[in-house]
Amino acid sequence: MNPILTAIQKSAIRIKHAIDVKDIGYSQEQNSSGETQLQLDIQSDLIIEEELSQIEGVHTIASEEKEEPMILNENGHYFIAFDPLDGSSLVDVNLSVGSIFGIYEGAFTPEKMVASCYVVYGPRVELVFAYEGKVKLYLLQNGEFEYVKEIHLNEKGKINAPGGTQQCWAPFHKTMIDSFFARGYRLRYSGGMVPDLHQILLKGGGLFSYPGASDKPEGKLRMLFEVFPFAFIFETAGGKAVDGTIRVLEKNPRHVHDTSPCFFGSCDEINEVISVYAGQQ
Ligand code: P6P
Repeated sequence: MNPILTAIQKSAIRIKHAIDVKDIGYSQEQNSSGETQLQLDIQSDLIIEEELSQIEGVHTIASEEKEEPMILNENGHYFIAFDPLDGSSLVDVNLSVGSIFGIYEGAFTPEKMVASCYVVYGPRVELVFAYEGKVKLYLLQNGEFEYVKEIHLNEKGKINAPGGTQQCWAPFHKTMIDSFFARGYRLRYSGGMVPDLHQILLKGGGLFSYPGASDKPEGKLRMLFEVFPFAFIFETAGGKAVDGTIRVLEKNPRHVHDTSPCFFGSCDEINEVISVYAGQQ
């Protein structure tokens, strides 16, 4: 696993440099989710592909920026899915963005997930790695990622990050308002899931939501590239991750770019979401 962590760290340093110095204009391409790709998206994708290609143990990689998975080494063991630069359009309004990685053994299915990682590019560059029951925080200093501490979620938090649209919240808007908005939660939502979830993890807990909507019942966030990696991290840190009813890590995408409604948070908040959803049935 160390060569994979090292490759992710090398990718992060190169991507941070690209953010700092490169043109962030739009390319003429679209990704598999129909989003116009930023030159930075394409560049970040190529950087990660290059770094992971140098590891013998990697069998296949799948990127949010590519239509299909790519086999690197038939004798490899690890399958790695990544979102090279999530929320990249936030770079041109100077907000934090991130890279997300899900690491699997043998197949891109949640039961084969063995580790996950994200990098957040903000005022500082930080990396969080979940593996073997621990969630560890690293800080980039003088060109090296230094270990800082382990991350644990409290039973109950103070932050509410409600993503999505009016259509998402209409069915249970009032209940969620009474549950979370009225009970003194601090609203923290930047539109970048990596910094939004990083804040909840570092400040002891709370709730991040991106529900399904009447027009998009399966939500917006991609299972392999965004939902599963954060679900693995939140569960390892002592929290939960559901689609409103079941653990998201019990779901299997039919297609590599499938999405799922998702709620990540401390146990108390997620139990509240589950009861609100049950009440809607
Ligand atoms: P909305 C960024 O585009 C992203 O994929 C996530 O990082 C973020 O949580 C979500 O979409 C924001 O979506 O609909 O609130 O703009």
